[in-house]
Amino acid sequence: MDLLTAPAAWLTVDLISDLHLQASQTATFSLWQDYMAKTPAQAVLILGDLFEVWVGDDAAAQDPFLQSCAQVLQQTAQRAHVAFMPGNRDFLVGPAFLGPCGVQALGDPCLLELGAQRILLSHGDALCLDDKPYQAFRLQARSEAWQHSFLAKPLAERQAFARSLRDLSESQKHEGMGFADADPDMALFWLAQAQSRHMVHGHTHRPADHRLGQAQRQVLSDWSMDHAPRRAQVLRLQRDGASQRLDLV
Ligand SMILES: [Mn+2]
Repeated sequence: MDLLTAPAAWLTVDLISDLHLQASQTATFSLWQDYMAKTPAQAVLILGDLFEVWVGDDAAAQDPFLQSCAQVLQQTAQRAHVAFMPGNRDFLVGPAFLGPCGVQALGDPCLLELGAQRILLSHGDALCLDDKPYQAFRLQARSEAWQHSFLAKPLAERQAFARSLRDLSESQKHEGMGFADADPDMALFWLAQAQSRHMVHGHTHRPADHRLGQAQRQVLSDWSMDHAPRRAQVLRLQRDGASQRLDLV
């Protein structure tokens, strides 16, 4: 499990996830750009699905919208620590993109030590065990062999594959299957392994604070400013243990 120990200078740490940035959703991008320029946090940790889709760092290099996103990351990273954990949409974001932006890559899960707090961070998709077809795909798609062969395919083929994945998840939504939720036993197992009583994840787009035995599980909001209901939240943690959900809408 990755360990991220906050230096003493980190008094405020922001957690965001599930912005699903894409060129057609200009209002979401603008709000994110503005937030990144103004946040007083010493660290911004992005817990996955920053991007709606990612078919390779080489494709991003030729995409004007993704280059604008890179510029936002790069500018923020000059004055704050910025870290990125992959989600189920953007798990192919790699060092060729993050490196020049000055963004740290985080594994999933990752334990954040912030003062006396031990906070377990995850995107959350690995906890949604009820979605068995997805878990089978995830196991395959996170292997080096799969990624190597996928990234070697022509761009058009990669884009077609990404579209088919998205159409599948949309059709599941329409069939009422929705998103599976985080499995409580698995969440407790992860917490025990990390000796933590506080988990934060995104992915389900169902922001809430849950009790989980002696522990708490906080779910981040997704961001959507281009369609109703509009939503965009930051979970702002303080070194002294205080925390706040900041609503940017
Ligand atoms: Mn997700």
